Order: sequence, then structure tokens, then C-alpha cells
Amino acid sequence: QQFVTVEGRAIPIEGERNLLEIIRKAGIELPTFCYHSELSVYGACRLCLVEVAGRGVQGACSTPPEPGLDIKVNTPQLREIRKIAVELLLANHDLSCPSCFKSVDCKLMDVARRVGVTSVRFKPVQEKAPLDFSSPSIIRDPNKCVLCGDCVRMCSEIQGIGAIGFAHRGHQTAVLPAFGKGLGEGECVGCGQCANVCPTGALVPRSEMDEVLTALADPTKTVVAQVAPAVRVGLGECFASPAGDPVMGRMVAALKRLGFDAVYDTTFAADLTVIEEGQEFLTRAAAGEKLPQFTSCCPGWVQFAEQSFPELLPNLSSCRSPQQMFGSLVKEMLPEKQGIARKDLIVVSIMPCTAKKFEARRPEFAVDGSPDVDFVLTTQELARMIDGAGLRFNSLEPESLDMPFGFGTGAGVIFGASGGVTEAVLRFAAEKITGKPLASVDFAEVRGDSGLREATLEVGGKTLRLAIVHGLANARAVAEQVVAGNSEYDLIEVMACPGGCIGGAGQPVPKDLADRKRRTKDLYQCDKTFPLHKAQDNMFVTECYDKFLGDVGGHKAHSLLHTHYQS
Ligand code: HC0
Ligand code: SF4
Repeated sequence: QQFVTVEGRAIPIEGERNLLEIIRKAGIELPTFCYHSELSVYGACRLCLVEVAGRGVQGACSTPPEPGLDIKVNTPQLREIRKIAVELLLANHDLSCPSCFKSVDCKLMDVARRVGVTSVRFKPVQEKAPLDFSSPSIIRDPNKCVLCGDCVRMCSEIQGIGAIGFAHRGHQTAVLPAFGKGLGEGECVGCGQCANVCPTGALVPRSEMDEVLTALADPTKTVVAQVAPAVRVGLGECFASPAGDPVMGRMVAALKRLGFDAVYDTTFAADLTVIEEGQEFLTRAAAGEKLPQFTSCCPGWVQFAEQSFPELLPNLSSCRSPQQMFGSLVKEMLPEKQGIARKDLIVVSIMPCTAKKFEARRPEFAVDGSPDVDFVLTTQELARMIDGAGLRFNSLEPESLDMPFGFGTGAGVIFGASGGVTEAVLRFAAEKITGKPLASVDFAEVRGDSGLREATLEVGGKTLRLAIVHGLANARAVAEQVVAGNSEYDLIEVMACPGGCIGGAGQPVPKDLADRKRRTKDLYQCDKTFPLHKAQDNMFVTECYDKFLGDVGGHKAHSLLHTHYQS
């Protein structure tokens, strides 16, 4: 066994990539802005400097562990270097902290406190820059940027887009969208993963809380909520609920206390999606056309495909996402049922995702200018509204979802994890192909955390070749294979965010991979505890077809549940 000495204690080297990982393993949480285990090492923030005996001061994140190294992390000189680094950042920082979206989890504030900053000895050298409100999903405030480059590397390395980059030099250096445009005017797909890694309020999800509070206070409006699958495994983290704690009942209670007239489940619409998309897949497979079929429920992926792979648009499922199926169906059915005007029915989505805000505003998802989904709140925004209303979340008495749109099956709920849409479609398609009920609904072959997974299944004498992708850089690689004619897949699931929706940028920021794995596990646990596991068994969905929609894939279903893409 080989060791590094950290503050006099021998710490074994066990595959760590750099000294920072060894130091953290030794139980010392060295501050950093620019280090993320899933991104490349940048070494810009200079906070993780350490003293290596015989070598002097070095960046821990960029020094590989070597046996025998003797490291000090907390000398007076290192403390002063860190303090100066933070003070220089604060000198140019817009210190509107109490009103900043990141105030509760700002890394800059945390680090300033930890390194003992009590005053700032430097004068600002930068002028105030205007805020960028051009994106419906993300607000960019250049006055709060600390130039760590986390957003730049996230967007290019994990999302394969490069919508933002470093510009200018010296003290004018800035992180900007390409060609001097606003974030919403270029290649950005609004996935929000940059905001997820931003240590400050320089990139934050755009909030719609005020608009929702106004609608809730208006007695002429009926306001209903739909809750996305992944929210139920993320919201509890905002209230320190233990892992596996079923928060759905308390979330419904909180939404009712906030003034929502009804609370429904996007899982209902996910079941509907399984049936429409599964039928579409079987039809394409029988005809041997428009294969591979790509899933189309992730708005970040849809926009990415529209921008970068227009030739693949015929391969995308024409199904709207569950969020939008829910909106169009409910706005069509409820006004008549409840005797209210469409304009007085407000549909609010609670989503783990920032790109859903953009999706809800797409003109094709509106009737005469009135949107099918009026507002989209992220999991984090809902937590803030609960907090703002003074509700003690953990002491709320659980309440149940409203019927019929509050009933979903396990197939719909696993949509929130990467691989879930594929598995849900398999649970439908396999029964259609064989004509027999499934012996087991679990398709372990399509589960896992790798960003690019493949599975080949034999179903009723047919071979189905599947690919499951998360992270748009992985999606780009697979899409390029398809364009080049080198792909054998029949069905490809794409989710923009790492881990799928459970890792969406509207969720509480996951600390590490373990957080995402825990959410995935909890979502599959929901599937286990739900009474039904196959979308085709959802009797409320069946009733909806019988009484309202007509045939699966039929005329009415097409006009309400499907869409066209724009290149
Ligand atoms: Fe998802 Fe969805 S599963 S995209 O990940 O398909 O955001 O949770 O709501 O629409 O259902 C997000 C999550 C949804 C949609 C569903 C799909
Ligand atoms: Fe890139 Fe997504 Fe951020 Fe847009 S929201 S800049 S696509 S990481």
C-alpha cells in the first residue's frame, strides 16, 4: 500500500486522480469553485492550493497523488492566499445577496465565511454589466460570475454544445454566450446544467413564482397543478427528509394549502405517452420505416435535435411530452366538465427541469395564443413557495392526488430516471408483440448509470435493439452514428440531463453521483409500491380513450397528443 501524508496523517492512495480527492478522503473539505469530479480539471480558482514538502505551493486539483508526498493544507501562508483570492472576487461581485436566488446555497458566501473574510481590501475594477433575460429557462448575471469556468465545461463536455465560453482578456475576461448574443438567442437548449454547477448567482433558473402566486390569488381562476415523476424524489431534500421518504402526500397537502384547486400527476400523461409512443414504435417497426425511433419527451433534446440534427427529425417520436399531453388534454376536458372558460383554467407544472419552461412556451402548444401549460415551477421554486408561505413541510398531514388525472402507473413514474421511458414502452410493446401478459415487468437490461447504454432483447421472436443516452454530448455521438448509417438501433431514448429528469437542473443540486443514484432507486421504489406497473392497465387512461380520445393514434389523439418539429 502506498501513502500520501496529509497534515501528518498517512492516507492510502486508492485510485484517486489528484491530491484534492485524497485530502477530501482524509476528511478535510478543501474549498474549491472550479473542481467537479465529472468535469475536466481547470485549476483556475486557486483555492485548493496546498504546500507540498520540497516542492512549495501547488494546486491540489491538478497534482496527481505520488507515494511519499507530504502535504500541508492549512498553513498561515495558504490561509492568506485563499483569503486574498476570495476578497478579489468579492471586490467585483454584485453583493445583492439577500435577494439572490442562490442565497441559500451560494458557494462564494460559504467559502468567504470559511476562509475568514471580514472585510474586502480591494477596489472593483469592473463596470456593472446588464443582466441577460433572453432565455425563458435561465437568467445570466455577469456581475456575479467568478470565472471558475464550471458552466463552460459543463456545457461543452457533458452537453456537447458550447453555448457559452470565455471572452476577452485580463480583468475584462468574461463568460459569454457566443457571438455577443443573449443566452436564449443562440445554441443554448435551456437544460440548466450550467446553473447547477455555477457556485454563485451568475446563472440561475428563471423563476415563475410571482406569476403563479398572482394566479392563485385571483378568485376568477381555477388553478391546477401537475407534478412530474422526478419531483417526488427530489423535493424532500429541500426539507432534509430522509432518503426513501414518500413526500408526495405532503407535497399535495402543501399545494392545496398554497391555493391549488386540484393536484394531478404528470405520471397519468406519461402513461398516455407510453401507449401513443409504443403504438407508434410498433407501427414503424412493422413498416420498417423512420427507424430508429428517438424519444421526444425531453425538451432539451428536442431543441438540440432541431438545431443540430434536422435530418433526424422524422425519426423523433411525434408524441408531445407528458407535460404537454397533460396540458392539452386537461384544457380540453376540464373546462367543459367544470363549466369554466378555458381562459380561467390555469395549468401549472411542477417540474425537475428548466427546459420545460421553454417547452411550455412553444407556439405549437397553445390554442389561439392561450398556452396548454401556463406556468412551470421547478422543484426548487416549489420548495421556496412552501417555505415562503411558512408551511412546515415535514409536519403536514399527507393528502391524496385528485382523480382522474392524478392516477398513474409505475410505468409512467419511472420516466423520471434514465432508461425509464424505454422500460415503460417495453412493458407495453412486449405484450402487444406476444399477445400475452408479461411474466415480469422488470427490464433490468435497460437500467444503469452509464451515459450511453445498449441492450438487445428477444421479444416474441423479434430482436429489439435499444440505446439509452443521457447527457447531450452522448446524444450527439449516437445521432452522428445514425446519420452516418452506422446504427443498428430500433429505439433510442435521450434525456439531456445526467441521470435523466431526476438530475434535472430544477431539482436541488445533487452533491454527487450518489445523490442521483438514490433518487433513481427511490423512483423505482415508487414503481414497486404503485398498484399497477403497465401504462395499458391504467383504467383512467383507458376511460379517456373510450369517452374522449377515440382510437390510439387516431385523429383526435393526433391533434391533441402529437406535434411537428421545426428545423
Ligand atoms: Fe421528466 Fe417527463 S419524465 S420529461 O424526465 O417524458 O421534466 O420527472 O415530467 O413531460 O412524465 C421532466 C420528469 C417529466 C415529461 C414525464 C417525460
Ligand atoms: Fe449550455 Fe444547458 Fe447552460 Fe444552455 S442551459 S448554456 S445548453 S448547459
